[in-house]
Order: sequence, then structure tokens, then C-alpha cells
Amino acid sequence: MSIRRKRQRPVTSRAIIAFDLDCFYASVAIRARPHLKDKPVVIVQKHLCVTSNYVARSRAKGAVQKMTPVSHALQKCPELVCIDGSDLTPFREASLEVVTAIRAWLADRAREAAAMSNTKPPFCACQRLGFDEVFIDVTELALSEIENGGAPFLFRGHVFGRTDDDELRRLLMVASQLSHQLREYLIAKTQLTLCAGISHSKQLAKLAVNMNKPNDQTVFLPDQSAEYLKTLSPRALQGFGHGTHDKIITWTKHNGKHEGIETVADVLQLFGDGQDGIRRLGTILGNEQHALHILNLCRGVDHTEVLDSGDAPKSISAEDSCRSCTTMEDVSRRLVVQITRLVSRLRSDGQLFSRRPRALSVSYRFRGDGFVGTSRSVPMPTEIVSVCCSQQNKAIPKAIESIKKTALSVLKEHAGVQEGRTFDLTLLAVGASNFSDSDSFKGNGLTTDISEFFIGKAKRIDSGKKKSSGTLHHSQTPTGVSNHVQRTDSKERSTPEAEVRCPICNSKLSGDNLMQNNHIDKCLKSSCTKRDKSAGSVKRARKSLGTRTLDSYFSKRLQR
Ligand code: DCP
Ligand code: MG
Ligand code: MG
Repeated sequence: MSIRRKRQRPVTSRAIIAFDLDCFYASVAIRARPHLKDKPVVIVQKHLCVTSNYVARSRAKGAVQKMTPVSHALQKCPELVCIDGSDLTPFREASLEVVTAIRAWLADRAREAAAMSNTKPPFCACQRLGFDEVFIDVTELALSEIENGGAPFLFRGHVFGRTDDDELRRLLMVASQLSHQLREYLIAKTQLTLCAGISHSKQLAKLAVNMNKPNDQTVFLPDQSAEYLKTLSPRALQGFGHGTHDKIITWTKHNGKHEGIETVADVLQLFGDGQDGIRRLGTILGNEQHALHILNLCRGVDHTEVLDSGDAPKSISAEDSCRSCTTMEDVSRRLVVQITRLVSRLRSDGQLFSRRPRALSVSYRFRGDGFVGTSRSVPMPTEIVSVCCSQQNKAIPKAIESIKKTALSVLKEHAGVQEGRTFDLTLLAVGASNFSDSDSFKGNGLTTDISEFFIGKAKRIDSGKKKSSGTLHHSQTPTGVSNHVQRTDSKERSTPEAEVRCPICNSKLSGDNLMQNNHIDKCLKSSCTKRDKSAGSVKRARKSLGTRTLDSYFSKRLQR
């Protein structure tokens, strides 16, 4: 699946909207429990508050920050309602629901604009980042609304900064109107509120999202953005992660510099001296391109495009960040739990998108590695094909076993994790990526009703064209290593191992139930009669995707 790119105008005259849903997990949980609407609510994973609604934020006066231990939060605000958020299914589904609604609205609006001007519908690239963030490049749509003469030249929402560029100002005015209307539509359709940031780059749009929360929007006019950025912490810049921060700090300590990097201005002070600075930072980060990108971000220069990669996530992963994992027995147990979760998700993904992964990534982190882990990518065992494409239940234990074997050999070969060795792992993750369409296996008689439905649809659109395959997320080479754990497209954070679901009956299981009671085998033998909730959720997702979106999804895939 390739990524669609479009750049027709200079990057300084684009209109980009960044959306971020308000207290996302809490809003989704409260939507399902309307009686909690005015109560302070926190969502809990592994005894930590991962988010809270705005009632809780104002009542507990800062005591329920993300990642606060629940016990602390309860001390400060005893009336808190704690909801277990370890099952990510509702959040994943709500995220898909939102992005599908956004695409449908944009498509309708583009069609209307095209009908008025008698031209091709303008294209709006729409990129989902994590569960609750979406970037949209509305440049073409805004321009076409300006040309059609229907757009009012007025800002909607808050305005930050200034610009002397009249053309950009008009473009962002119209973009702010579009953003406002789209937010109103989303709130009515999904009952979830969201914030928006509007600017000429992804970086400034993203910064603007957080300026007026919740349920509001801000336009960031860029003329003095560089001055503003200097006062921020570099961690506020997307792309300046833990890894980059730690490497620079280590370098400063090693070189007897005691300045620290509290602000973006500090980073520019250290590396802002032209080519020399880029080279120096490039050596520290191990990549000059990355160094240049970071320094550009520090100066408010961000040319990155909004990449429209379709609705399907580029990678799917399951991870377990643990306090300590020191024995092979524990490694094996944790791997089976994570692989079961991965297989479960791949099964639903196969139903929805009719595809299967070709790469398996195994990520690990040892105690003392800080936030940085290592990720190794190897070919996905072929047993996964029957799970994703033909949805055969009896293939699941075989696939789990085979992935486990591969993961163990990766850990042994590349990390020295094996019997008789001393190790202490604090993270174990498995991921799937480099997806290809499942109809490459059609000749094997492996397709099912649902995949045939999708394939049939694709064929009806264009039976002659050959489909592209594979994602851009991981290297196409059979093996590859990266020195940090990549965040997946769905950016799922770790959840307790207690929350694994049986890929066959979809019931919640504890890790022990899965391992000691051998639930999957039993479930297979007794051909479990529990309702298959995952089939239900796929049905719901298909319903919310709608026929038109499916058509455009496949026609887009065929155009690539
Ligand atoms: N999340 C998580 N672990 C974290 C931070 C967040 O699991 N350390 C989850 C819970 C959030 C969701 O990701 O609901 C989105 O993260 P945001 O940072 O956007 O936070 P919220 O949407 O909850 O709140 P806000 O209104 O500030 O955007
Ligand atoms: Mg959010
Ligand atoms: Mg967010």
C-alpha cells in the first residue's frame, strides 16, 4: 500500500488542520455510560491514570495528570470514578469511526466544490496519527472554495501570531471555517468533542491544537513562530523524542557542557551555527538528515507533508512493558500472551482490509537502556496467512507457535536472550507490518466470504490493474534492525497482559488462563459457542465505513 503524496503549491502557502480528540479514552468510555457525564472520570491502565475527563481535571486541580498513580489521584479527589481502560477495542473502534466520518465529510465537500466549478474534486490528504490525532491538508479544498466565491474571509476560533502574507491569511481563514464546520459535524455524528489547530505546517498546526482546550480551535499565523518556539521545551516538537533528548544530554555531559537543553533556544545555542552544527548533531544522532530536520523544527521550518495512507494502519503491534523479565520461562509466557493479542488483531484486520503482514518485528529493551529499545524485523511465518486470509480457527495455535519460535530465535540470535544467560528485559513487543493484499493467495483457495467481498469489489472497480503491495513502514528487505522501537501507526501503549482476548471466542482471558488452562486449544476442541464479538465489531466497522468509502478506498488502492 503506497502513500499518496501531493504537492502543488509552495509549502509556505498550505492550509493544514490538526485534530486531537478531547480526553479521548475518557470521552469514549463516558459515551457508553452517559450517567457519568458530569462526574470526574479517570481511565486506568496498570494502576496509572492514562487520561481523565475535564471534570476530573478541574476538580482534582492538576492531581490527575496522565500517568499519575491512581492511588495519588484518589487521595486528591476521592469521588473519582475509575474505569479500566486496558481493553483498547472500544478506543480503536471509535478512532476508526472518527476518521471514517472525517473522510466522508471531506469527500462530500470536495464533490460539492467540484460540482460548482465543474472541475475534478479537490484532494484532501488525511493522515491519522495514533488513536486520536488526524492531520488534514485542506489547501486544495480551501482554494477551490475561494475560487467558487462562497467562503467568508473571517477567522473562526482563536488566532495566535500574525502574518503579512495576505494570501496565506485568506487561506487560513477559509481553513478555519472548514475546520469549524467539520468539528460541528463530528460532534453531532460521534458525540465526541475535539480541538483543532490550523496553520501552514504540520508542526505549527499541532502546536496550535493544544492552545485552547477542550472543544475549541486556534489558527497559528506563522510570521513570528521562530521566536515563540524558542521558549518551548524541545520535547514539545514532534520528532524530538526521548531518544534524541537522551543522546544530546549524554553528549553534553560527556563534553563538559552544563547548559542542559531546557528550551528550543538551548538546542539552537548548541547546534545552531550552520553546517558545523548540523554535522555535530548528525554525529550525535547518527543521522545528518534527522539532525537537519530537528534543527529546522527548532526554527519553525517544517516541510513535511500530510501523507494519506488510507484507513488501514501501517503496522499492528502488541507490547508488554514489564518491571523485570529475567527467565526464559517468563519470556516465553509473555511472548505467547503478546502474540495471541497480535494474532487476534491481525484476524480482525484481515477481515476488514483483506490483507496479511509479511514482516514480523520483535522489539526488546534491557534494564538500563532508558526509553530506547531495539527492534528487529524478520519475515512473518507463513502460518499467519491462514489466520488473516481464510480466518481458519484451527490455524491459530500453529501460527502462535510458529511466531513464538521465530521471536525466540530473534531474541537468542540478536539479543543473547537464552537459557543459561543473565538478562533483565523491561520491554517485549511483537509487531506485524509490510502488509500485502490477501488475494495474492486466492489461487490457494484461501479466501473467505468477506475477503471475497472486498476482492470482488476491487475487481469491479478495475479488473485490469495490478495492485501494489507492502507498506512503507518497514524496510522491504527480509531482515532489518533499528536501534529504537518504532511507534506503530496505531500507537498503542502497553496494556496489562491480563487483557488478552481469545482470537477464537474473543472472551477476555488472563495470561494464566491462556497459558496454564490452554484456553485456545480447549476453545478449538469444544468449538466455543460464545458469541464472536470480533465478528460483530468488524460488521459495525464495515457498516460505519459505508459503501462509498469502501469504493473510494479500493479505487485509491488501485490507482497506486
Ligand atoms: N494515552 C495513553 N498513555 C499516555 C498518554 C495518553 O494511553 N501516556 C492515551 C489516553 C488518551 C489518548 O492516548 O486518551 C490520547 O492521548 P492525548 O495525549 O491526546 O490525551 P487525551 O486525548 O486523553 O487528552 P487531551 O484532551 O489533552 O488531548
Ligand atoms: Mg487528545
Ligand atoms: Mg492526542
